[in-house]
Amino acid sequence: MPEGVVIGTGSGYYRVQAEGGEQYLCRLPGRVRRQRQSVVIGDRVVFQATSENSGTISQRRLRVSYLPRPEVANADQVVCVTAGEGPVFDHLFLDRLLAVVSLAGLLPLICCNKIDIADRRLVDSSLDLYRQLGYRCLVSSAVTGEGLAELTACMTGKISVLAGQSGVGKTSLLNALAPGRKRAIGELSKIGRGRHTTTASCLLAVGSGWVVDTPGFSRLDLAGYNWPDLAGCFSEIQAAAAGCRFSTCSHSHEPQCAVRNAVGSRIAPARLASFLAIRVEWEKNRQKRGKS
Ligand SMILES: Nc1nc2c(ncn2[C@@H]2O[C@H](COP(=O)(O)OP(=O)(O)OP(=O)(O)O)[C@@H](O)[C@H]2O)c(=O)[nH]1
Ligand SMILES: [Mg+2]
Ligand SMILES: [Zn+2]
Repeated sequence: MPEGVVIGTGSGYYRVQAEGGEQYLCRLPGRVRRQRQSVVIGDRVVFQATSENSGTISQRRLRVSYLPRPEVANADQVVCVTAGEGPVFDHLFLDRLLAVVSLAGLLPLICCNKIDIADRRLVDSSLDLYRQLGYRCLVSSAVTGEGLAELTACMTGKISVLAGQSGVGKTSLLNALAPGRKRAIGELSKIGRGRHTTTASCLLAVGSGWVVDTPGFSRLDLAGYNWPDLAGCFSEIQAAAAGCRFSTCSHSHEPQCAVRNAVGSRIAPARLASFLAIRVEWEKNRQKRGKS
């Protein structure tokens, strides 16, 4: 029986692209669903063709990775898209995204878009911080095409998810990378925020890779994560914390805090600010869950 990749889903149907490139609109029989085999985009499935362009899924292959929100199977990497301008580079959003991506076991790649209208020096200093932490960083412009060849090269042979705040230009990048497959892009609202133009996920071919455009989410849910796991995503803070006077130091107010002492040298102020903000939010979530 033929095999393929699920490239789109909607109202009980699954669009499957077979290895030869042909597409089939497939149904998922109750028998397969009952085996708790939910099928999402990125899944590899075995199917039986019932006509030239329709079929029935008989089995889902084991997944290499699973991203719960947006739901994507077998993704290799998440391109964390930020903007250098309109909206301005948002460290807290990026740090939350990096944490969620690495806890899902996926490789993050940072791409700062809208370089054509941004202050390059500011973008460079924002990105240097992440380069020093070991992240791969690129700059791009969906308008001038700068950086797109490098971005395409990074996506070769992989399933990549484009994620990031609304309005940073994810869909514009995808349209520039895969011309001829125009998806709707949004006008920025007057306050410089995006409008969540993209509302559904699908898998699109870019070069010899696949890319998932996701609706820009303004909030990434941190409920369901353990604090030590989230804290572990701030490796430079964890490394410095060994030197704090108190082993329970929260790095917010205690005396002889090695983390606060390292701010400005080994730790960037923006990263400690993100760490503290994420902890406050995680605590709030926990208290809410405790009450319910
Ligand atoms: N100057 C400039 N504008 C850009 C660039 N990329 C996108 N834009 C503009 O930014 C606005 C938002 O772009 P979208 O591609 O819809 O953003 P998005 O990230 O897909 O937003 P959501 O779908 O809401 O998550 C549009 O007005 C684009 O024309 C860029 O590289 N340079
Ligand atoms: Mg979009
Ligand atoms: Zn401390």
